[in-house]
Amino acid sequence: MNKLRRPWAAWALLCLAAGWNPHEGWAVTNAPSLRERFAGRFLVGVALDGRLPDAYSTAEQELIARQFDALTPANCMKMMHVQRAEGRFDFELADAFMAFAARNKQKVCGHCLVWAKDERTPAWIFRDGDQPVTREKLLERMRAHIEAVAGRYRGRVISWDVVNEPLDDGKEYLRPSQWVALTGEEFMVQAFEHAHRVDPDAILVLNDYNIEQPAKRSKLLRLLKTLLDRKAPIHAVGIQGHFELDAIPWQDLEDTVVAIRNLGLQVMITELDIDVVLRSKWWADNGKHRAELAQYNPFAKGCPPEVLQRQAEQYRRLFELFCRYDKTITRVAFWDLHDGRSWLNDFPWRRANHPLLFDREARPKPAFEAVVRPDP
Ligand code: 9MR
Repeated sequence: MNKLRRPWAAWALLCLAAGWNPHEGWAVTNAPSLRERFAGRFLVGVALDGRLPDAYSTAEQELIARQFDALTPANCMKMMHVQRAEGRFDFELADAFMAFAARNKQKVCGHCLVWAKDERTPAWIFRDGDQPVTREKLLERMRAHIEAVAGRYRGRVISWDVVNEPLDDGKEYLRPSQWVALTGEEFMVQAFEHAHRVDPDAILVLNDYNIEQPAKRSKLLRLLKTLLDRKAPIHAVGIQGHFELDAIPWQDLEDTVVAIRNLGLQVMITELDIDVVLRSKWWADNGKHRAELAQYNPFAKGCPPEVLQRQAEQYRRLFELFCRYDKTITRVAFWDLHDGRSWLNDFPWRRANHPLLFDREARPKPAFEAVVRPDP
């Protein structure tokens, strides 16, 4: 037998022995695992939402335990959830999340300490009685928040998304917000300093989307240079990785990974998915197509096999790129467990989406097969 073919033959035999069925694919419990597939290269993660463990069925919990190294709380550690009113902390869901990960011996990636977006920040932080908050008070409240949250989970999370989504999508450099209006870049410098002081072993991440695109990438590099010049303890950049089918910017993504590496920082792919019901049109043409898109739900009854195949090929190519940069990329995490749980079923309009490696029954899709298959 040709030498090159041998691993494939062995793989095929292993698949059959392990219970792969050509009509139904893998049963959840005996599928190969992503965490084993990429062991020694990068951690494979997933974001989970709701109260753990109750929010997930037994089968889903088995899938989580088997496939992933690291868990990200999709919502329960956000400021909006843990500190809805000043000084009134609610850690119930976040503690349950930590306990679930500990039982599974999985790592936790904290998300997020400061979301640089006004709508995603509790309004109280910007007010002082009937006055707008001062710069000093805002920074003081931010410090207290970081000390409380990062302090509570010190030594138990491997990383923190310290600043989330600070870059503007339009003409500005930084996203306009009260954080920026009152402090400029200062809140970010201080947020990293506080997080590092409170949890010195945590990898500190700046997390944003579309930063592989050249316009936003140059803003990212400007911000990173500023933070590094000011000795902010930043260790990694989170490229969220919310991609759209047939529109993955391959070269730009690679260039961005290299640019971040050249600054001496790690890369984490923090929120990976591939949308198959393209959403970029939603913002195009100044909203001209908004109403008609709101009705657009082409895959409500299921995703056509040819679309799933294209998605599989694009996922395969992404992981091939991630492996080529495995000295720089330390984690690749999916945003949500399976298609039925994806945020893309609701954003930016309600529709049935199919963006992940597992389908609505938590069964592996062609994309899973393509990603988990060993190198030829
Ligand atoms: O998936 C999250 C969704 O359940 C929340 O309603 C939303 C607002 O808090 O945030 C979603 O997660 C976002 C993440 O925190 C930051 N990057 C984009 C993610 C998807 O919107």
